[in-house]
Amino acid sequence: MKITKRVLTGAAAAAALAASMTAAQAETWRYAFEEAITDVQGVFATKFKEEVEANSDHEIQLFPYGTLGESADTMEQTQDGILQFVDQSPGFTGSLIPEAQVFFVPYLLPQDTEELGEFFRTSKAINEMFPKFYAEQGLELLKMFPEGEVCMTTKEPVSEPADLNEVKFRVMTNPLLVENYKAFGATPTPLPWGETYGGLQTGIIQGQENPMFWIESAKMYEVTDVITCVGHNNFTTAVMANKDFYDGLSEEDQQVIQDAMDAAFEHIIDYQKGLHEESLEKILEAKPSMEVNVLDEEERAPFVAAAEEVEAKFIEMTGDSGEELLEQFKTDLEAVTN
Ligand code: 6CS
Repeated sequence: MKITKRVLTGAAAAAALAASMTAAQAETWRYAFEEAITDVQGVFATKFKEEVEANSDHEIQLFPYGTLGESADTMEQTQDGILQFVDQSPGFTGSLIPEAQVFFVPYLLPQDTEELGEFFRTSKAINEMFPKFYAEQGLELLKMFPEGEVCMTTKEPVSEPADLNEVKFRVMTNPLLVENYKAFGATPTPLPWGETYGGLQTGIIQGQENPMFWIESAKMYEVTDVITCVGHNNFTTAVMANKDFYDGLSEEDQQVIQDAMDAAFEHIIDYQKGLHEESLEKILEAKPSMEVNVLDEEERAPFVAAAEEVEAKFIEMTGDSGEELLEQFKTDLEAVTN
């Protein structure tokens, strides 16, 4: 009788221990991003969450823009380990990781979604060189991906750099982006996202740049009257994890995260096909008077020429490591563009 009881007690204890271990291992991981759940970063994050939850016991809690503050706040929270994952664009990471500003040398990236997808998939600069810059800041770089061609929205038409003269132009808080818009002839004004709509509404600023889906979803057309596309950039973003958290995970969990990132990447490249055009249609439906200008090659020439100055500034800001990265970046691009 006594023996039976002891055996049962032992079995119950083992079961309880197993249950508690499972509970301890099945953690909830917090992931913040800079857009709404229905925007590109939100669609990426949702796919990542679905994949992690389907292939592990972990849960992902998503925090869209506005729930935890501005981009600078979510970066701090990730570095402090309060958040496990963050999506932050190099547009805001530029001061922390100067090399990430390479994305703001104009006319480097192609606009074709297929070519871009292949570039981000295969680039040595992105997949082998960037992670160490992020690691120095306590971050594990998990994935970089494009979000769409960047166009300007202004109050008045822009067909040449002179039209940007004295236009206070909102840019993300990134020193090279400031140089980019100086070279384009504007007066760049770095601001966090939260101050952009109000700044345009009150006239403190008169222009800003963003991909078409964001111009539509953030209703930039309500506070500006002209969209101008000069083909100078494609919005890039980056998802990273707190490095201590990531390094402390089992190999199995790290693999679940990597696989989920790969799946979310393929999903977001696919999702973006036609998104620019669909978003533009919605803008014109909401505001038929919106003027949309896509500058031709001749009109783009002075903007293209300005890129040289910005590239020189990038090298001045980042030295040898930046120069080496830029060279690799160009080599990787050549391999995927026609
Ligand atoms: O311009 C910005 O600040 C915002 N643009 C996009 C496309 N995503 C988030 C970012 O905060």
